Parts: sequence; C-alpha cells; structure tokens
Amino acid sequence: MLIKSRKNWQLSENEATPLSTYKTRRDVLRTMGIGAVASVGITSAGVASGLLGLGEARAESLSYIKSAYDPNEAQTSHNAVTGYNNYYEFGTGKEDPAKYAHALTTDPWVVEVAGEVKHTGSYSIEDLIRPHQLEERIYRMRCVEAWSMVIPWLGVPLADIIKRLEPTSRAKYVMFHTAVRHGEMPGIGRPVLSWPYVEGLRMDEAMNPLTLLSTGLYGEDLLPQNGAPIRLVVPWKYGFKGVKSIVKISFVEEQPQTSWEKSASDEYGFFANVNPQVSHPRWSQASERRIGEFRRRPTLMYNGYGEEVAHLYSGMDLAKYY
Ligand SMILES: Nc1nc2c(c(=O)[nH]1)N[C@H]1C(S)=C(S)[C@@H](COP(=O)(O)O)O[C@H]1N2
Ligand SMILES: [Mo]
Repeated sequence: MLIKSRKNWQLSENEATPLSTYKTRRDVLRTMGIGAVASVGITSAGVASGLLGLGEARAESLSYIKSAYDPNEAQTSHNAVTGYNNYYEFGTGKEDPAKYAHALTTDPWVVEVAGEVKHTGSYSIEDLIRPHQLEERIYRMRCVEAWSMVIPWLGVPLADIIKRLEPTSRAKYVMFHTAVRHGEMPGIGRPVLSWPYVEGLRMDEAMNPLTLLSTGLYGEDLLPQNGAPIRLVVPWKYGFKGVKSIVKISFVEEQPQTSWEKSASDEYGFFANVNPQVSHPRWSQASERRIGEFRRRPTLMYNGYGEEVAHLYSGMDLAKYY
C-alpha cells in the first residue's frame, strides 16, 4: 500500500484562534528566532509554513475545530509541555526526551491494525486521521508521579476511528504498542520497562468520548518527545496510559498486560484511574504539583472527569481495580 506523506494535513489551523493560543504561537516563533507575527488577520498556517520553512504552500491547510472540552485553567507553558517529559525509550530523565527524541523518524509512519477487527492492515497516519475532523481538546494531565499539566491537544476521538475499523463482537479490549527503534532510542538499551511499551483500554473506555488519538498540541504537530506522530490521551487516567508513537492497534478478547503492570503490578494497575483516595505504595495521590505553580493542589477523582466516566466503573472496587 502507498504510504503517503503527512505533509498535506499536518498544518492545521483554526481561523478563530483564540488570543491566548495565538500569543503562545507567537512566543514559540519568537523563541525560534523568527520574530513577531504581524497580525491575527494573517492565516497562521501560511505564516507558519513560510516562516518555519516547512516547504511549499499547501493546497489545503486543514482546520481544527475548538471543542467544548476546556477546564478553563491556565495552560501549561509550551516550554514545559515539550521540555519536561516522560518517554523512557529516550531515557528516564525528564529532559532526556527533548534532548534525544528528535532522532525519531516519524515520516513515513505505519500503524498496523490487527486482531478482532474487520479492517486489519497497515495504515499511514493520513489514512487513519484524514477522514476525521481534527479538534482541540484542552485536558488536564495527571502523572502518577503526582505532577500535572493542562495541555491543548489536537486529535480525533478514538471512538470515531474504532467505528470505522469495525471491531468484531469478540473485541473486548484495545491494545497499543509504541515503536521500538534500536539506533534511534537510546533508552531501550536498558531494561527499565519491557519494550515495546504496551498499553490498553477496555472497549467502553476506548469508546468514551473523552478518549483521544492525538497528533498535535498547541496548534501544531506533536514533537517526538510528546509521542509524534500519534499518541493516546486518556485524561481521567494517570499519564502513563497515554502511550506514545503508536505503531500497532490491536483488538483483543483478553485484558492485555501492560508494560507498567509487568514492571510492578502492585504499583501500577491496568485501570490507572486518577484517584486521590488510593495511594501509590510509595507516595500519596491526594495532591499534585501543577507544573508552573508553587503550591500543591488537591487531586480530583477521575482527574475531574467523573461526570463523563464514573459510570464506567460503577460497582467496581476501586482499591482493588487500581
Ligand atoms: N512509549 C511511552 N509512552 C509513554 C511514556 C513512556 O515512557 N513511553 N511515559 C508515559 C507517562 S508516565 C506520561 S506522564 C506521559 C507523558 O506525556 P508527555 O511527555 O507528552 O507530557 O506519557 C506516557 N506515555
Ligand atoms: Mo506519568
């Protein structure tokens, strides 16, 4: 099958970019030594493609829509979102991913769809994402290490893609694999986790409207340290469920064993729902440090998304199914 380049759709833009986002983009451009963007009237896609030197003008610059998902909390700075990361394939230091992940080849990129699903096969990112409208979702992200961020993601509801792929009735879970690239990922030489990084969701969790397959943030394509070209975002779960740089999506009958469960099943469970009442064996989950803030803040049940997701777990003992 022809693996198309991602270039046609990768610059998404919203004509009604809010000033806050716009300022951030301008700050980014300034940091890159590109100077101030003249005015909001210029379409940023045009400006960006010219100034960033990403190539020829595009016939179509796809737009993303704003969504209602916005916690109305200060967004974490672009610097922190792209400079303070967990991506152990590139090292366990928070700055390692930003330092090393640029070596990751993300174009072309193939995602294999396998298992209990009608449309198995190899998909380019374009094949997977293009039929859908990119939207912006501003979500809280709570790492299991008790820090958090607010991130403006761009992506597509995973449910829309799953519906198109048509899982069979035997598909009870969705399983995701991160790429394994010897030579590009300095962290995989050490058995910190079992590679590939594997994550999974129960089918109803995967179909929940909050669950996002993300290809961008802050109005631009994902950088490799954030899981380019495509990663999962599940805002009511600890950040480690958000598997990066996905190369395989499988539909399976049995609950998959995740990399974190394999490494320490008493510390990291399959569900990993944010829960201030269930401590990690080595620290409390009752509060968190929002990156960029000084004081700790209380952690919210389901990271504040209980209205949308609590029903998925009714009757379950959350201390047991952590
Ligand atoms: N493949 C892979 N995915 C990963 C990780 C990782 O080490 N490898 N770390 C996870 C953890 S612990 C967190 S908190 C988030 C961090 O996402 P961010 O760096 O984009 O903020 O990615 C998750 N996805
Ligand atoms: Mo995390």
